[in-house]
Amino acid sequence: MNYNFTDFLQKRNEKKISEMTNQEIYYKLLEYVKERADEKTANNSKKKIYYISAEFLIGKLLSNNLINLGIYKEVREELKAAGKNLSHVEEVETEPSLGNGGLGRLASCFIDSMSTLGINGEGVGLNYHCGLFKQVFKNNEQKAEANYWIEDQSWLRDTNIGYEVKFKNFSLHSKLKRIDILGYEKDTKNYLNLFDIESIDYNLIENGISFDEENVEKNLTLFLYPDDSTKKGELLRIYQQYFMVSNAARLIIAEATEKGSNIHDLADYAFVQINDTHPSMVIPELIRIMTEEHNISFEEATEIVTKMTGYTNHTILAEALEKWPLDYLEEVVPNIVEIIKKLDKVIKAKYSDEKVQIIDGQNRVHMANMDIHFSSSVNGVAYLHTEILKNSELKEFYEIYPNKFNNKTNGITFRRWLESCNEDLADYLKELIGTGYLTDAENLKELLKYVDDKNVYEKLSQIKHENKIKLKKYLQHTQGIVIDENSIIDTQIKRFHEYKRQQMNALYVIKKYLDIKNGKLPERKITVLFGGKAAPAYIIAQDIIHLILCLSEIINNDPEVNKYLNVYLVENYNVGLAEKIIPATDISEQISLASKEASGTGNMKFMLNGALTLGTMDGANVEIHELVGDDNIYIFGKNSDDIIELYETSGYVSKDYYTQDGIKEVVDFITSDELIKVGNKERLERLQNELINKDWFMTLIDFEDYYNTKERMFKDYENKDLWYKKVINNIAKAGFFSSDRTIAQYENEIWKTK
Ligand code: GL2
Repeated sequence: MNYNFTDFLQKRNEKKISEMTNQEIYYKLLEYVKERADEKTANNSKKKIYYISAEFLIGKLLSNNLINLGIYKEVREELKAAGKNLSHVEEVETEPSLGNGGLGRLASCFIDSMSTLGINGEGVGLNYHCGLFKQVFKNNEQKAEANYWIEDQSWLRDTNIGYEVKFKNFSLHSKLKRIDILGYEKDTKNYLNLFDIESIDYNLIENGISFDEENVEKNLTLFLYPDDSTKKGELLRIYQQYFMVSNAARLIIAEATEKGSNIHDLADYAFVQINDTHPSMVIPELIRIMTEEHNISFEEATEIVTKMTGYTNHTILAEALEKWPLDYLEEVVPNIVEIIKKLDKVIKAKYSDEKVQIIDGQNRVHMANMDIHFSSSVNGVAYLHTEILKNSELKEFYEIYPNKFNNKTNGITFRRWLESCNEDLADYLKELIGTGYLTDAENLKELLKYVDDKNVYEKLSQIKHENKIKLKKYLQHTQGIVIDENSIIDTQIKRFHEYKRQQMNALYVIKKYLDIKNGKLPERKITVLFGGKAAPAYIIAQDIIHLILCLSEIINNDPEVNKYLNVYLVENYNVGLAEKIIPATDISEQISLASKEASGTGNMKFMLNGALTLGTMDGANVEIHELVGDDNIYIFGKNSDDIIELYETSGYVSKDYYTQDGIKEVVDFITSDELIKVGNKERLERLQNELINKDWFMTLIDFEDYYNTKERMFKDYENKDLWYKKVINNIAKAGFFSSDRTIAQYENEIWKTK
């Protein structure tokens, strides 16, 4: 039934739009969208996909839901006619922070694409009440505060589904909350299933994000990923993970049984995609339930579970692969330990190689190893990443199971990352090439017709300029930051981690500052934007944030310099900020140390929104490079083979680079009087010392090449025809990175629900 928002309000005798506050409008729109979603039927097929993930970084949902319902413009016009502005209404929505970064955002893009492609596939995760912390800056340092996002009225729907989850010392009753996941202009929908405990106790939060970590019964879903640098933190994570997968297993079995499964044939009814190792315990948990409650032998249960699971690896950083001490698992979930030991025995009987064992000599459980042995598919998230897994990181496994390994290069949903965040560009593309790209992103290639069209260059540059003005207004209003819309905007937004090398960008800023002080002036003002959070227990990452905040204080306040250079680190970077920053950006910084970034997905969002990539041959940058060609991307630095070899031979000595001309003065500046005056000496000295004497992620090895390549970019930017020709090439080739393509590959090559 097609009734608009005004009809909806009239039917319920509500106030007129013009008489409502933005807040009232938001809550009414929420009800309206939910009612429209009720008209949709659930996707249906015998086999269903369960995408289990500890993170779903969903972002705000109002505008995306309106777009997917096909009523965004209609609603905006209704509001406009009543003197209201939809973008102001959107500001009312709180943003959930149920994820850290790329991995959680990917999961959200995937559930959008599953729904859009009409696949019967749902997300399963946890309903963290405070999610990830909210970042605030004080004294040029990051502080963490609790981010309460759940309001009385929200996108969450209550259900009467819940299960008993047994831990060693107590049981918890769960309750399932659901969020509708609407496909783009589809009559069907899916759900995001978020499990929660029955009552959470907010009083356990002490200040910021510290809380009583022992009172698990009352705080299990309070925060996402509590600090796991301590034993208590690690235990709490094990509680969370088991709670998530035990509920998922119950849900899977209940839904399959309802459709007629006798459990022996469960693999015909369900497939579980294990998103990184956080949900790995679903394997032993399913085996446990089958053997204990359904009278299925251990051998048969293992075979069924292997058939119905697939594991996605999202990282090559060894320290990020989870290895739980067996005695921690014993303390929380002894029943699972029995199954894990049995699985380990099966492997030990077959293979002597220490590297493929599930339980190692120090009694730690290698979650990824269990996944690889006992699932039917193992995939990396970009071409290079999968190659590195096969040829080095997981080589021993690849030799045993060559057919299990496959690549699924990540993607992003164009509904959020183009239609919703960059409406002007999206509308212009429609004018040029029609609407086909919305359902088949490869149609963006039609843009290549305009690759030499100066009118198109002009229009694209106008749209970029408008987006800069919009970002300026937004940052001014929300953070008191005033950017210059006539400057070139150079952006690095992502989690803070040494391998992502924000510190290299900060060194660039220092060099530019010193250049300017020495009279070497840039042709155009440069705005360097950073955004991102650092894990509270990750000291060096906090130090890098500190350095950038100190640099922005001195640079933005120096009248000699601030005409040419501005540096900002936006506070509390999140999905909403990304949606505003990306369309306004000219230069996309993707500068991780080659071989370390599994894929990256920000790189894809920037490309689609007409920014050019400054990047290393890492993650999906390699595929962007392949697609657009040398002329349309700025690649620098050592390649992954070189880096892997340097690690193997311990061949990198940072001091050798530090002493080189042009690098020493830049690194020395970190502890200069100017910086110490506005900063914390201990932090700055620690960071400098790290760079000179350790530099595990080889910042200095690529610095010179990075600096020179960036200079070349600034020069090219001044030639508008040259620059926008590259921009068109990038947008035209971005179709490959639609998450619809990625999900179609998961479906056709792994899941096979249809
Ligand atoms: C990550 C990778 O670091 C990142 O390169 C990748 O794009 C995403 C999604 O596959 O996964 N792995 C990870 O643990 N996080 C990521 O963002 N947090």
